[in-house]
Amino acid sequence: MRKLPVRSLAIVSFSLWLAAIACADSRLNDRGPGGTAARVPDFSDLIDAEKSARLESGWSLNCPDADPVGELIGSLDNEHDHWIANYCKVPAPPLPQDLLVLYEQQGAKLVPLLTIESPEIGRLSLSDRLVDMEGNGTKDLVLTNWKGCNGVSCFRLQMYKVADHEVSEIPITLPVTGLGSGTSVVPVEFEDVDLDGIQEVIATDFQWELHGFCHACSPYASYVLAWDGSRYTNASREPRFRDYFEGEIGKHDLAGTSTDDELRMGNAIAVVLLYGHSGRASDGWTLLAEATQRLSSRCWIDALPLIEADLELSVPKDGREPTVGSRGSSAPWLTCSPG
Ligand SMILES: [Ca+2]
Repeated sequence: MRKLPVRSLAIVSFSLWLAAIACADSRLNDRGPGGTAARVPDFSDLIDAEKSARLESGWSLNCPDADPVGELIGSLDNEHDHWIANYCKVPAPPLPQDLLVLYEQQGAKLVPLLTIESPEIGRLSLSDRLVDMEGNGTKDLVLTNWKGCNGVSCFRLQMYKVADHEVSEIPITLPVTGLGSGTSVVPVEFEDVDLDGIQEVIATDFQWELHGFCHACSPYASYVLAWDGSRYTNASREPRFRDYFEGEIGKHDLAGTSTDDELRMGNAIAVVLLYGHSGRASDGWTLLAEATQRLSSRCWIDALPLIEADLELSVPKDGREPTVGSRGSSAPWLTCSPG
């Protein structure tokens, strides 16, 4: 994040202070039917009352082993105050039960607009997650939902917006991977990749997770999903994201320094996927041919035709984008992995 100079911070602080006074003043000046001043309760008082009521039924904001941020306060429509509470209780240790509630202050009331309970959600992470995803000037609730397991698919980014007292999930259309059942892409994080002020969603293609590889050696590859005005959709082939993919490709060692064929093969697959996702299938296949010449294990060499057949489902050699998913081979080369 760009740092503001001290002078700007002072101006911002002063402006916020003035806004707070104006806000408090307007609330005190609200008048009831009889013309007397009807003081709208402070948002913080409403929150405290709600916390106490929930606590009586066992729901606490201090969840064990959870993200330390159990609540967020802000406005998601630039009109009303919103409070997001991540409650939990521990009915059956060790796994606590989660409850997420998004409240809106409407006059003297705190109205729940969204309630999500376990098992629809796992452990949540709310840290620093009121973000203007659509670039329309209002913030959205972005949370990471961890399903309590260990793998890429266990973490999922979920995004909600508020308009006219209603919450809706910000829509995402996930790309088809080719290999995989069609559900093997998960949105995992957000980043303004091309620095135009609108966030992109980074999604991970995890179709090769345990597909012939040990868990830690499984190859993964990203997609960049961009906001098109109504939804997040695959934009990985757009030239503005080319540098991002170059950076991702650069993370994989194809120079041949590895002596481990499993690692070499995993890196090569990830790179082919990244080239394929960014619309450069032929470059990916060229690199695969070079990288696999360095394989020394008979098992991996024999498995190569199967690997290539599975990889071609995701990265067709003619550059097409896959439109349907397939389970691919049954991966008898799993035995190549010592793990
Ligand atoms: Ca952007």
